[in-house]
Amino acid sequence: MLRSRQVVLAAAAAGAAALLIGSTLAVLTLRPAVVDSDGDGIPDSVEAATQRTVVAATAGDTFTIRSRLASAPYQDQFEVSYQAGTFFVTYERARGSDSSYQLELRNLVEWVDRNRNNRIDPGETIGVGTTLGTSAFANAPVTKTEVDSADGGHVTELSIRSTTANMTLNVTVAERFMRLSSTRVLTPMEVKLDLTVDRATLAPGSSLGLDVRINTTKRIEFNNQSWDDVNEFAQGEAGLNVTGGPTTSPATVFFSWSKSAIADGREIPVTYTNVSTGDPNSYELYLAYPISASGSPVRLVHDPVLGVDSAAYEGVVTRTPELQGDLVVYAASLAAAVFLIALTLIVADRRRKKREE
Ligand SMILES: [Ca+2]
Ligand SMILES: [Ca+2]
Ligand SMILES: [Ca+2]
Repeated sequence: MLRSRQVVLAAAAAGAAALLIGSTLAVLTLRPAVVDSDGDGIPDSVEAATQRTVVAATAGDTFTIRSRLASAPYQDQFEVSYQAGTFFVTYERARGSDSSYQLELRNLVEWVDRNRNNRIDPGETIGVGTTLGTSAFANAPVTKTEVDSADGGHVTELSIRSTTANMTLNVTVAERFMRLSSTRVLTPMEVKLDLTVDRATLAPGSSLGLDVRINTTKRIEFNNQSWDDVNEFAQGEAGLNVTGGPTTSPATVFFSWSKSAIADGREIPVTYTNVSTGDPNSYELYLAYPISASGSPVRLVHDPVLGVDSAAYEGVVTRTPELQGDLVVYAASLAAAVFLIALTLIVADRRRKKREE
C-alpha cells in the first residue's frame, strides 16, 4: 500500500519537474529571435525605436547639431552647438524640465606630478601653457561631411583645425547606434569628440593636461563611471552629469571621457581633477595625460563625449513588451504545473482511500 503511494508521488514529482523544465524551455524558445541586421550589438527593435533625426549646420567657426527622436510616443530633442572653442549642450524634456552646460576648451597645460598621484593638483602646472578658446579657434572653419552608415542612419562628421596650438577636433554624431570598436558603441544620444594634439612640445619630464571650463546653473556631479559605461556602451569612462528639473522628471546632460588616451601610439591613463573657481556656476576641470615627456614633440589623441541621458531611450528599453509576454507564458505554465501536482495527489489519495475501504 505505502509503496504504491510513493510510486504515485514520485511520478507526480517527475511530472511536475518535466513541466517546469518544459515551461522554462517554452519561455526561452517563445522569446522572439533578436535581430541585429548591422551586427553592432544593438537589436533592430531598439535601433528603430530610438532612431533620431539629426540636422547639422555650419557657419564659419560655428556649428549647430539638432537631434530629435524620429518617432512618437516620446518627444525628445537635444542640441549641441559650438563656437570658436566652446561647446553648448542643451536638453529639454517634453514636460518642461531642462538642463544645459557650456564647455570651453581653455588651455593646454604643462605639469609635473610632484606628489606622484597621477593627477593635476593645485600648484603642479608649470610655464604658461597654450591658450585655446577663441585664441586658437576663432576663425578656424568647421567643415562638414555626411555619410550613410550600414544601418541606413546618417552620420555627420564635423572637423575643426585650430589656427594655433596644433589641435584638431573631430565631431561625430549618428542617427542610429554605431559600433566604433569592440568596447565602444556610439549611441544616437551623444556627440563624440576626437581631440588630437599634434606635436605638443613639453619640457623634459613634464606632462600634458587639458584645462576645461564648465559653466552651468544646474546641479553638477562628477563620477568615476560615465553614463555610457554604466549602460555598457563603453568601458573605462569617467564623466560629469549636469541635472536640472525636479527629481521626479529630471533632465540630465553629460560630458564624459575615456580613462585612457593614446600618446605617441602608446596607451596612457587619463585622470581628472575638479578645481573650484570661486564662482558657484563655474567649474574647472583638468584632464591629465601623464606622459613624462622626453623633450621631443608629443602627439596625443583623446575622445570625450557630449550627450544626454535621454528619457525617450529609458522609455524604450524599460517597455520591453517581449519580456512581459514571456512572463505571462511562464506564470501560466507554473500555475498549470502546480494544478497538475495537486490533481495527481488528490486522485492518488482518493484511490488509496477507496482501496482502504
Ligand atoms: Ca544593430
Ligand atoms: Ca599630482
Ligand atoms: Ca546600428
